[in-house]
Amino acid sequence: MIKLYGSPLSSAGRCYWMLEELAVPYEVMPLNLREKEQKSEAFLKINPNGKIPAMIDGDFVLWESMAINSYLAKKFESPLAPKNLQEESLIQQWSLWGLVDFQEPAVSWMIQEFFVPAEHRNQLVIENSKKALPRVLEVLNRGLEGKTFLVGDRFTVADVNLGTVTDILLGLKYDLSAYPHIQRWMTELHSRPAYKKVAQMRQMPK
Ligand SMILES: N[C@@H](CCC(=O)N[C@@H](CS)C(=O)NCC(=O)O)C(=O)O
Repeated sequence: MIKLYGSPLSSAGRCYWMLEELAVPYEVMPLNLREKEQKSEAFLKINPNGKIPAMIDGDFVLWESMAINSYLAKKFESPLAPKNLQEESLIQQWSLWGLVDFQEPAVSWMIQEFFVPAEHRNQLVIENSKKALPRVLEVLNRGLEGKTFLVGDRFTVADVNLGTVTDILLGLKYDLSAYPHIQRWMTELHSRPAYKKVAQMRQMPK
């Protein structure tokens, strides 16, 4: 059975979403971040990067949430997986861009807003994110113009990976009204039963 380290409230959330889309059994492995167990010798043997998520499938170990999602979709021969080299490359394109260009400013702002006490908050970080996000959102909005989903005219790994980045902005109450294609796409993603199930999990006390 697939073993997953990390809470649905973390970057592991997108792997929960993928696992629920695939409807395969999985086991959530206990790991206490408050106790810094992600930096323990035992966990560093699983993920030398000392972060969640990490996934174990038999004797195969994988970390980085978007890589885990690609693996899972292919392993379980899901329609979410790429059907050919072009689709695979487009999923990678969106996922790599999402992680580097989009998630970075979104997460930097979120960390300041929710994890740094007000008196220590770095307003410059928040301002830099606010400056960077409109260009990034314009890219995603254009990418979705005339399309229901990002790649291959169907729901794929790219939508899970990018949808979870866009959700960070919802937490920040970011005004997305200037990006109608993103808004329509998000409504589509949020209507999925697997998404709703993970949203429920995220509300549960840890
Ligand atoms: N790019 C990584 C990000 C992993 C990451 O930053 N995980 C955070 C939780 S969202 C973490 O493990 N933080 C604890 C730490 O850095 O010690 C991925 O998508 O898997």
